[in-house]
Formats: sequence, C-alpha cells, structure tokens
Amino acid sequence: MTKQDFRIVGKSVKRADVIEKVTGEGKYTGDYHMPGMLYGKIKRAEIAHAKITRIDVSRALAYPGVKAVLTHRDVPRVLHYGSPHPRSASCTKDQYILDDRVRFWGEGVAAVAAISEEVADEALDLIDVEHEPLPGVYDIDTAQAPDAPQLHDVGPGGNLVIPPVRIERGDVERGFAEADLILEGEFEGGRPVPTYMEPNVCVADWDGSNKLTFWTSTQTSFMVRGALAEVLGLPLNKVRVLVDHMGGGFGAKQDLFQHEFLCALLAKQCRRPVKMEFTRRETFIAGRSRHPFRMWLKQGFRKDGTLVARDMKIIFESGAYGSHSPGVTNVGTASATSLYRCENVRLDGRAVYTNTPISGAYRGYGVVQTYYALDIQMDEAAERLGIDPVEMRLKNAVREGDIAPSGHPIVGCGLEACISHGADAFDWAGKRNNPNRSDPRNPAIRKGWGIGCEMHGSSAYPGIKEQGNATVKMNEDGSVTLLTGAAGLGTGAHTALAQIVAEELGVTFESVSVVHGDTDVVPWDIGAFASHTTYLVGSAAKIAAAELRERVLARAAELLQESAENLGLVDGIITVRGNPGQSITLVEAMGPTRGVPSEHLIASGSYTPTKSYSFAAHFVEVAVDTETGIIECRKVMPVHDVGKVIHPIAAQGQIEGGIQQGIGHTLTEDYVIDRTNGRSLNAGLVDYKMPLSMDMPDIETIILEAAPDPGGPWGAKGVGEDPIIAIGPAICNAVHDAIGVRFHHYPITPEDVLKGLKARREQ
Ligand code: SMO
Repeated sequence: MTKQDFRIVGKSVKRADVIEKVTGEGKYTGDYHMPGMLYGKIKRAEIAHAKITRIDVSRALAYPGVKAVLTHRDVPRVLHYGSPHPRSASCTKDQYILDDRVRFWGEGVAAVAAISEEVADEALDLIDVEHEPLPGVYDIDTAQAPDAPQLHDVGPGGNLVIPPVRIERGDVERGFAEADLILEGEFEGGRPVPTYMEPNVCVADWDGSNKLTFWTSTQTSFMVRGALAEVLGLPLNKVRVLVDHMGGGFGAKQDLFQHEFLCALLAKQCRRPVKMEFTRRETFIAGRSRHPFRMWLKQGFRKDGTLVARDMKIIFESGAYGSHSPGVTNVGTASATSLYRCENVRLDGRAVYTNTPISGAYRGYGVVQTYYALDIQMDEAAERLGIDPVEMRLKNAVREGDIAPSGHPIVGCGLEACISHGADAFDWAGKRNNPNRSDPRNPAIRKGWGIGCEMHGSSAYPGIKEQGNATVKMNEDGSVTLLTGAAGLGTGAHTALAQIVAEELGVTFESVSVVHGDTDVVPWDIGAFASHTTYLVGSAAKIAAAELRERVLARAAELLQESAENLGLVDGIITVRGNPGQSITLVEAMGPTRGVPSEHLIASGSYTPTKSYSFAAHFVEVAVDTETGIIECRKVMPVHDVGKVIHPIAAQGQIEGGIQQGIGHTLTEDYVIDRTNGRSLNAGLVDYKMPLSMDMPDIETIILEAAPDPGGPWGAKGVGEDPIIAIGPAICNAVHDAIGVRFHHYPITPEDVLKGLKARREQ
C-alpha cells in the first residue's frame, strides 16, 4: 500500500447525523404519524406448545374502535424463512405468518388494528383462544431424544433445523496420539438478548395503486421488501421499504418478523395506515436472542504448548423456528476450526428446535459461543503445561496465509500484533507475576488478570458472494449526494461512507450528504450485517467516487487545455500542478451552464469482496469479592487490528459498546426460560440485568493498523462484531487467575462464584 496523506479518512470528523440524534430531531420509525393511522397489537399465546382448536374474535371485533382482527384463517398460508437471508441458503421455510399451532410461549396468534394502542390492547383480552396442549420440548436433550415430540414437519427431522454440519481436517486420532496433554470439557452459554434502544416498530400504508409503503426499523430493507412481496404476491416495485434513523439492531433486526407481515395485512384490510410498535417486553418475547449452546471440546497439546488436535461437538438451541440457525451453525462451527492453528480438526455442529423463543442473529453470530470455549481451554492448557497464557497464544495464533474459517487464506493477519502489543501496553508480565492478589482496602477482594482473543470476518461467510453498491451524484452547486442501501444502525457507518467519498473524490467532508434506506431510490443492498458496511459498501463508494473524479478531471482538462494527469482535485478546487495560480472550481467545470451531460455527473460502483478478517486481543483486570461472589470488571484493554481506521472515535465507540455487551453476557445477562413449561421468567429490563454505566470498567482502547486488507478501502476491515467476542473468555480467565476457580459457562453469577469457592475449599 502506498503511503498517502489523508485529508478526511482517519480523522474523527463530526458525525453528520449526530446533532439530530442528540437533539431528538432525528426521525425514527416510531416518529411517523399519518392522518387516519391505526395501531396494531398482537395477541400472544399463553402456552408454549399447542394446537389451536377454536379462536373466537367476535367480541373483539364488536369492541368500539376496533377496525380489524386477523387470525390464521385470515392471512395467506405461505411458509417463509424468518430470515430470507443469503446466509440461510440451507434454511427451511418453517414459519407461517399465523398458524393454527403455537410453538413457543408468547407466539402471536392474532392481531388487532384499532384507533389507539389502548383500544387495541383492550381488544386483545376479548379474543377467546381454545387449544389442545401438545407435549413440549424445553431443552436440547429432550429435543434430541429418539421419541421426542417433533416441532416441525419440514426440515431434516429429529428436531434438527438443518442436517448436522461436519468438518474433518487432517488426522485427529494421530494428533491426539502425539499429544502430551489432552483436555476435555463441556461449555455452555445462556440466552443474552440484544437490548437495542429502539424496540421493533413498523408503519404500513397502501396507496390506490395497490402499492405498499413500509417504514420499519431493519438492518436489511431489501430483504424485508423481498419477503413482503413474496408473501403478499406483489412485484418488488409495488413494495417500498423505508428506514431512517435506527436505535440499534446488533444483528437481531435482520429477520422478517411476524408483526411486520401482520402490520402490512392489517393496513391492507383497513385501507388505512397502521403502526405496530413492540413494548420492551415484546422485544424479549418476540425478538431474537443469541443462541444458547452447549459445546464439548477436546484438544491435544504438545509439552511446548503446540496445539495438535481438536475435536468438537456443538449444539445451538434454535428455539421454535430456524431464523438464523443455519448461518449461526455454519459460521460458529467454521470459526471454531480457526483462531488457534490446528492441523487436525473434527467437529459436529447442530441447531435444534425447542419450544422456546426464537434465537437469531446477534453480534458475534455463533462465534461468541465457540470462542468462549476455545479461549478458556487454551488458558487451562497453559496452566497445566506451565506456560504463560500470552506465550501460549502467540505460539498457536493463526498467521498470514493460514486457512480462515471462510476456507480462504488469511490476508492481513494482525492477531500476533494485537497480543504482543497489548501484553506490553497492559504490563501483562508485571501484573501476572505480582504475588499480591488482594485488594488493600478489602482483603476479601481478590484481583486477577486474563486474556482472550478473537478474529471475525467481514463479508466472510462460506459459500456466499456478497456485493456492495453505491451511487455518487454531483449536484449543480458542487455538493455531492451518496446513495446507499446500507442501513445506519447508529454506529456512524454513513459518516464513514461520506468520509470515503469525500477523500476519494477530492471534495470537503461537509459537501457530501448521504441518502439511504429507501428501496425505491437507492441501489440494492444486501443489508447491514457481518461487520461489512465500511469494508463492502465503503469499497463500492470509493469506486464510484474515483470514477466521478476521473470524469471531472477529464472535463477540466479540456477547459484548461491541460492533461488530466497534471490536474489535482482537493476540497472541490481543481488545480494545475506546478501552476498554483491557475484553478477552477467544481461548479465552473461541471456546473449546469457548462453543457455537461447529466450522466457524467453520476457514477455507480459495485464491489464483490474477497473475504476479510479483523483481529483482537482483550486484556482484563477483575476484582472478585469472595464474600459476596460479585465479579467487578475493573479494567479492559481491547487491542484491535482494523487494517485502516476510517473514523477513530466511531471505531472506539463500537469497541466500547461491544465490551459493555460482552460484560453483560458474561456476568449478568440471561433471558431465562422455565425449562418445565417454556414460560419466560424475566422478559423486560426490571429482571433482566444489563450492565449500567456504573458497571463499566476503565476501558483503554488501542486501535492498530497492523495488517491492512487490500480488499477494503485503504486496507480498512470491519470492527462491528469483533469487540463482543474476546471479552467473555478474558473475564472468565481473569476470574480463574483471581480465585483459582475455572468456569465453563456464562453468565457467571455471584451464586456461581460462591459455589465454586466452596467446592474449591472442600476439595
Ligand atoms: S449478527 Mo450481524 O448483524 O452479522
């Protein structure tokens, strides 16, 4: 990569959308109001597995203010993917909009549209549902028993969502035979929920030409369009999906939700706009969580620490429907073959239906689970072999050219750099060798230090060709409009895209504005997920901007009687090299009176990426109170290789946010389902314990540009999902360092700590 002076890229420019956000003027889907708008609500099942034998809506329909009630008899009986996603290519269509069968507690069985939310809510109580209970399956062991009740008639059977994923590489038995140490363990994780600030919300409106306009809080507007069109039997140009500001998604807003279909159908029936907005409680019940999992992991190591064999069985709990389970199973298992290099690998990965809420996509997509196990067992091996955990990881870390989870050779591997750089900056050796682990203020508190590592792909899903698109338009006054389908979840992605366009084209950052989220206007987009917006759409935007720049310079060359190579374009001014006095502005070259054909003022870029990986090592200090069992995460040093940073503060924000979510996963967050009847026990933020700002540690983020990926804009790679992955095992390893107790699950609660300490004392 050539050295380049950047004007805009790499600088924390003021985010274009930030004033609107902080003043509350930014329009979120919930802010849309229309004359005559109705409000939709969903009647939810109070049983986890049943056949509906009778559903009587007459009392609800007669209730003043109610305009429509829909049950399974009133909606198209079309099976759909919960996620019409390229990553779900192997997925089974297993969901109806409404079915005469209930598969999880809280599943929608009817929908009401009324003149107010209150009336709609009241009408729900007037819907009489009778059902015949079916035997339920509330855990993965029962689901896999030979005589288990089957949740679905479609799919491979045995309550499997997809056929088992099997990977075998090298000779695992020979690897174990060569090992000096063999470790075997079981790992488990709970059900963290992506608690985005903005609950799911949509507004549907039909016009006289039978066209649906649909505002929704989604990461994947074109997939929403496709699924709505398919189920409603409409051509794509009769469905327009719009998304403006979003209050987070974290992966879970990639699905096609039941309420979205119902909202569109209610609006159609009423010939009036309908809004449907989840309560916080509904985001738990009817949203998507991370997949609970169990993983059996057996690894063999040589005396010198070299990993020589890895054998794994991974089971993801899908809940009542498939959603992203195929993608999560494929990505989570493929990832589990990597991170630490190993020639001899075998695995069996499954996703299993149960009568519990739907698991879906959530930041770190299957990788959070499998790397939790890999990195904890790596620590156990280091301890057993008497090798420092940092040395152990440096010995086994994947390197440039190794095979990545995607099956491609890794290009731009910064893992070793993150580990070494972090170990120095954190003073790892100094801290770990400090024999004094107690807190001078409270001898019951023990301190400990741990490390976790991760790698995560942008656009790196096996077998999928992704494409990024962007269109750049120059306006008559020299200002520039970027059209993109990439959703802005709140991370600053649009600012990064505008920076890329401004840098490449040669205009000021302030002169670029971004139009997004209208499927009738912007180029097709695969959706904002897989940490790929900057990498994928950023590359497309760079290509479009470069083409426009070339046209501007060719035009200016004519006007100035100069060769284009001799011209420069900076901040919208075209200058002649070696002749600073001679310059013209963009408007002078391309303005409306200049006779430039309009197609010369618009350029599009498409980009089909290679597969890219980002890397990180997280260093953590914890303080464990041995009297209360409370684990306090005191300091975190995340060290991330992002190739090239486009907006340092936005990247840092992503990293800090991921750390907060990861601390929640590891210590307090778990959406608990009663394993005897499928009822949820803590839907909502009263009983579900998210970390608050007071729980945040001192975070010292280090962003490295260690290993640029030539496939990204100026080497940039993704940063979205990475930060949530390594923090969990780093905390778990630090807790072991503090109190000598090794946990194999998350969340690690104070009760677990006290039990672990007691078991250790009694040993
Ligand atoms: S879990 Mo993500 O939005 O790829």
